[in-house]
Amino acid sequence: MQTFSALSLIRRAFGGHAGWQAHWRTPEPKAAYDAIIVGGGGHGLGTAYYLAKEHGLRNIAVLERSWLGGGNTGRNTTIIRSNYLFDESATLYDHALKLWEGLSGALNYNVMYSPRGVMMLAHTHHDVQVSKRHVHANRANGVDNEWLTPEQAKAFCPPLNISPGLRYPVLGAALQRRGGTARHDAVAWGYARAADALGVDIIQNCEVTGIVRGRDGAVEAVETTRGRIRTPKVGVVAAGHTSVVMAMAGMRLPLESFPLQALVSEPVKPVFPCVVMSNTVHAYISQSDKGELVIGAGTDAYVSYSQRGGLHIPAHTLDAICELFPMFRRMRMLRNWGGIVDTTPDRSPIIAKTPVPGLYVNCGWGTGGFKATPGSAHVFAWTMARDAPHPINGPFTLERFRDGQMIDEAAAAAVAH
Ligand code: FAD
Ligand code: PYC
Repeated sequence: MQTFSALSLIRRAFGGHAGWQAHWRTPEPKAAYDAIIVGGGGHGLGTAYYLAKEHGLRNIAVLERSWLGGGNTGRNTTIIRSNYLFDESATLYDHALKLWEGLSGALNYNVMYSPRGVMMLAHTHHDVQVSKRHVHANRANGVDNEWLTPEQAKAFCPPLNISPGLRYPVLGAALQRRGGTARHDAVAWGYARAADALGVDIIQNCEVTGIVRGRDGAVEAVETTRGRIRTPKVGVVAAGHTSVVMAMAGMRLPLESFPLQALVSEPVKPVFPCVVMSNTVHAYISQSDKGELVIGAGTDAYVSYSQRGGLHIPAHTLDAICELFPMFRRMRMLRNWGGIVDTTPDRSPIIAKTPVPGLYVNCGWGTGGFKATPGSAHVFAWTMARDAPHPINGPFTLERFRDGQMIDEAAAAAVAH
């Protein structure tokens, strides 16, 4: 049973932002639930919300080993877009983008979705060809994307240096105007509050340490740092650590875990109007509502579970940023950090049932799952509730790696890994 202070009840009633998480108390786990989600990031909390809201499952719990949103959800650079190449991905990511458009209203919580436009730069002849291919494929799928000349790119983003003398000159850009950013931790809190209001138990500091299977092989319970909890359904949404959790059920997945790093500058007044990404120079940048420049790079070149920032990546990335945006040369870095992402061979996610009855997995988002949060959670909840994939996540199976039905989004992932 949770307790709420008068202030938190007022905030709940009026949909207030500040302080909800400070007044909310983690409940004691029950002995049994109808379904358990492992991982209290945006995808896991969103899954619980849609299970309760759209499928009527209320006796469910989200188990988070640490604090809500403390994984990649609270560490990412918040870029949202749906300009992926293949039909399957465009459908999935645009499903998410449409949900982003109404998410603050649906959750009665301001997730600060800001469709300020995502511009992806092309610096080589090959980049131009790949980018134009994406523009055409997206438009054929009803997803907005347009090709800009260097002058048009500069008009859209005035700080951009389009001098032909650059080491990697800007030859053009693909612009998705509906793309943008949102406030990442608000997404976790918004889903958590809405799920909590529907009766979902959200349990922090509760690490899953084992998955118990019965004689028929089906899931029966999870072992946790707060004891054994019985359940016939487990959804694993533990980005970066999926392999570790799935091994508890005896399953190996085609995943590798890499650190991905980011940094923010000291805060300044609004100077940067959109999101700019460049895969070729391994850099991307936007400005948060607090005024910090939010900057990231490609993944580290080695597999690791280390959730720490390292200075080699910022140095390389900042060279590229300063060349593209010379006005930032004298800015100072405020802080840097790392998160662990898990990546499949084709850079597309797995959102699926598994061969273990009652065990479901949502993983493999690599560097790009934040943008997918509402869509991923929505279709994963459907999959868990009906024990069958939603038509949108039907192609994102585990079996595609055996059958060769890859959905190769290495270029659209846009972040080198
Ligand atoms: P998480 O938020 O990581 O949640 C998983 C949770 O599982 C964690 O809280 C973890 O503590 C918990 N967990 C793990 N093991 C256990 C266990 N045994 N028991 C209980 N709990 C467990 N994506 C974009 O679309 N746009 C971006 O701009 C972008 N930028 C990024 C920048 C960085 C630096 C990083 C690291 C990632 C970025 N991403 C981006 C990727 C994105 O952040 C992730 O794909 C997405 O947030 C994954 O969400 P999630 O809810 O699945 O994972
Ligand atoms: O997927 O757009 C993305 C992204 C940007 C930074 C990290 N991932």
